[in-house]
Amino acid sequence: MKKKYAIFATIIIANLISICVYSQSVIFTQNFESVWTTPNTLSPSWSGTTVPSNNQWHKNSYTTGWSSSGGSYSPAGANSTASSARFHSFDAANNSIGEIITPAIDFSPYSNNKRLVFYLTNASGTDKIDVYLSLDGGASYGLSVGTYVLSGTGYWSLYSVDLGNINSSNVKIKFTATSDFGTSDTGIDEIFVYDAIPLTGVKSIDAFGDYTTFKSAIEDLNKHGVGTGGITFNVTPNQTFTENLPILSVSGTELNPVIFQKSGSGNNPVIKPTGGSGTADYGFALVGADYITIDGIDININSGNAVEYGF
Ligand SMILES: [Ca+2]
Ligand SMILES: [Ca+2]
Repeated sequence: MKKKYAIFATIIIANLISICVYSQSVIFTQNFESVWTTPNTLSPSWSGTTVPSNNQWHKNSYTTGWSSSGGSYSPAGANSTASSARFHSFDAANNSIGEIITPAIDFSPYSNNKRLVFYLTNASGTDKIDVYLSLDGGASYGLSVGTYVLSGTGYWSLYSVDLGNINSSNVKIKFTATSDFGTSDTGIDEIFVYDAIPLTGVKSIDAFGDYTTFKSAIEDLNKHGVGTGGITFNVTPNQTFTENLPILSVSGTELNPVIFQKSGSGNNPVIKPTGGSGTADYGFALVGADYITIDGIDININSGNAVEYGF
């Protein structure tokens, strides 16, 4: 009998896990981990600025062709990976730009809103990254769909951009860096384009819930976006979540809000970040995210003094 119970329990757990996986298709991805130097040597090939040479994006470890190998750049890749695409603002003239452009991507087989998710780093200064979209293979680009000025040592931040429900078979995405001629280079990594089924309804954040951590809930929200009627995350009271959270960079709307709330009676759930070497570590951070409600959830540093901001 014991064995039977064990199998039964396994099936229940498997079912719970399958409920937690909101299916979505990856349309395009690039993690910059392969052997490459300049964008045209990626596979499939990327393109972008080639002159002046200081304005050409490179693999982070390939500094040949730039005036110097100066400029701080660490960690070398997002999510503890070894490599990324780097823009050399240490030597690129102030306010000059450098473009790096994806190969053509076919959006036509996918029916949902498309969502670009990527990581960005910039240890200091005011380097800027803009994201542009072309529906005609790079012949023309629209207005910037996202502008990012990040500054903080020691980390990569995840960003999520709704590209809309476009169905072109010849899409290119262009990242344009604007140099601050400062002491640190800027870079991008872990690029994903999803056919994103937005999150809706009510999900739980709980040791046995839809999401067992705030981190996994926010990562999923950043990948999927918010759908009709919004999304509510109910958090069970009396729980402690010892974790550093990614930035929430998905926006709700008035009709489709994002809500994180304590559900039921008891002590407020507590998020306990430890922080790191960054100068802007936080408990819960929003970038470009409106119509977000956080109700009955506390932040309390886990240990040390490396967390500079609560909410
Ligand atoms: Ca990488
Ligand atoms: Ca910089």
